[in-house]
Amino acid sequence: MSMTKINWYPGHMKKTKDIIQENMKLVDIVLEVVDARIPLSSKNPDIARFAKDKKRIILINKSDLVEKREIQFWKNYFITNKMADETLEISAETGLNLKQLFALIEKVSSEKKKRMLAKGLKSVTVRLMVVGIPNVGKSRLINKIVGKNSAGVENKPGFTKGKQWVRIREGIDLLDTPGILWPKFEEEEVGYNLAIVGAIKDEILPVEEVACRLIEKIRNYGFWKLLQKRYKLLDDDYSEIDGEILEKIALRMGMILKADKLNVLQAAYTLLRDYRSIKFGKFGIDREKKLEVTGE
Ligand SMILES: Nc1nc2c(ncn2[C@@H]2O[C@H](COP(=O)(O)OP(=O)(O)OP(=O)(O)O)[C@@H](O)[C@H]2O)c(=O)[nH]1
Ligand SMILES: [Mg+2]
Repeated sequence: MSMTKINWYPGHMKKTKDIIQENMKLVDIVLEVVDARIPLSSKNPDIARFAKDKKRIILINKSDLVEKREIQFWKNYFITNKMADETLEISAETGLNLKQLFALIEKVSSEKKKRMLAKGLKSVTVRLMVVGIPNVGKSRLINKIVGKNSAGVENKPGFTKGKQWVRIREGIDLLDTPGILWPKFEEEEVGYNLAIVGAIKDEILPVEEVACRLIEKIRNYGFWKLLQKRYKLLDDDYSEIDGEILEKIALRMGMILKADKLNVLQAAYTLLRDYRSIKFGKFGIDREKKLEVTGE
């Protein structure tokens, strides 16, 4: 099936692009949020171009769902490949590292501040915007950083109607609406990765196929034992093809339809739900050649 047929933002693509580019002009720092389970698949392909003269911080969100060593790999990866000035693993859910985020913002903007103060300005305001593909946690993050720290919040009308700046700290303003970016369209694997983590609706791609892709990844990355334990699979099941393993999960978990037929669809939904709620392990599903994180 062709991934290009997936219509992510029917008709709004150009408009979205324009809005992001307009907003980008107003800020100093772009906070790009990615999903820790799919740091590459959840990265927008065009951000490098849009934000090329901006400071960029990649926030690896949902880091509560992935082991530290895997996240460390991606942090190095983004910096080595010059995809960001800084990276930080956060959790908009638990609040992990949000304090450190402010320290990073200070660090990244210190140059500009010095320059402006040297020019005779009394105070300098740093402007931020949050961007990312759908479902990576942009709104959660904005709520978290605006929420408590916004004592004395000053809502200033922005340049465009409806746009608001929120003062989140002395000298730091945040655009209150995030920029929603589109994911990479072309690669089939990206589509499946987005589906596995639940970043796109379960109905967009066939659920059983999505579950099979997850099984394939679990085996390739060495996490079979975790799967085996969770679903009472046998050692011999390992040699089955992915689709058969889904059937074995249905069998061992007693997911049976009428007339003794296995409920493979239920197995698929169960597997995906369990993965998303870290019921059998905390690992991501994007891989680069050098990332050798396995379950062994
Ligand atoms: N486990 C975990 N879940 C998170 C975290 N951040 C966000 N979520 C969940 O991810 C889902 C999406 O979060 P949102 O903040 O709505 O994501 P968004 O990027 O604003 O999504 P759009 O508005 O669709 O572009 C929600 O169910 C959140 O509860 C996190 O750090 N950890
Ligand atoms: Mg949102």
